[in-house]
Amino acid sequence: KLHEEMSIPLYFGWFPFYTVQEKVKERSMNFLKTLEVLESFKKHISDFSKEEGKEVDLEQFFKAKGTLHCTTKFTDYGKAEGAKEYTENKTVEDLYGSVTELSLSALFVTPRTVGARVSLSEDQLQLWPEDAEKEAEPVVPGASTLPKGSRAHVTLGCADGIQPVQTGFDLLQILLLQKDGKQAEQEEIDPGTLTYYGEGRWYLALKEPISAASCFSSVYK
Ligand code: 2AM
Repeated sequence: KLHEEMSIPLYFGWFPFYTVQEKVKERSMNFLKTLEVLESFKKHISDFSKEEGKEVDLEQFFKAKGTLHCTTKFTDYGKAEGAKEYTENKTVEDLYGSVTELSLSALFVTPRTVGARVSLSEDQLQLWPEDAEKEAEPVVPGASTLPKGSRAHVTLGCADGIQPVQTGFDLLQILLLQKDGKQAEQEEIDPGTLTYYGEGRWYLALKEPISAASCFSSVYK
């Protein structure tokens, strides 16, 4: 019995290979460097800094949160809802340790988090929990109306005092604004189309998605 309880990890997810991690971190840094010098970003700098005329160093503003990964299911050692079912799911067992190519299709920034959106393939969606979007509903009303897999992301950094779980909420909120066709400022920059959704929310749809070879595994900490 004890063994059974111990065998449920903290979370399951896809873990990019080391060299891929380095590539993604570099793309993330370049995104922040590009963003902070843009006139359009400077115009909305008050979203990030309340001090009049103050510049913001985004690379300092966001702190990295350990190994990069795309969480599929936060199981919390069995305490999270559906943890046991997910751990014992046949597809999860079968695909455990398998390698897949994740597609990072966008980078986004909010005053809380910086992250990469992951566009899941049909195969990858098999590992995506049925209720991942619905579980975000108390924080992001309407999240459950978005397609399955909408919450998939890699947390690249968090502002002081922010937990990484926030990155998925920020992404869902941006996707809801997109879906509602909210009027937004848009411009073309080298890596793709940059959109400002208000309240410090910036979304860069990449012309060329970043391909990230990753292993499906879990973390016990
Ligand atoms: P993340 O997936 O946005 O990075 C360990 O805490 C990992 O599980 C983190 O990577 C974190 O966020 C994710 N996580 C923490 N709490 C969660 C929750 N309630 N739901 C989904 N993912 C969660």
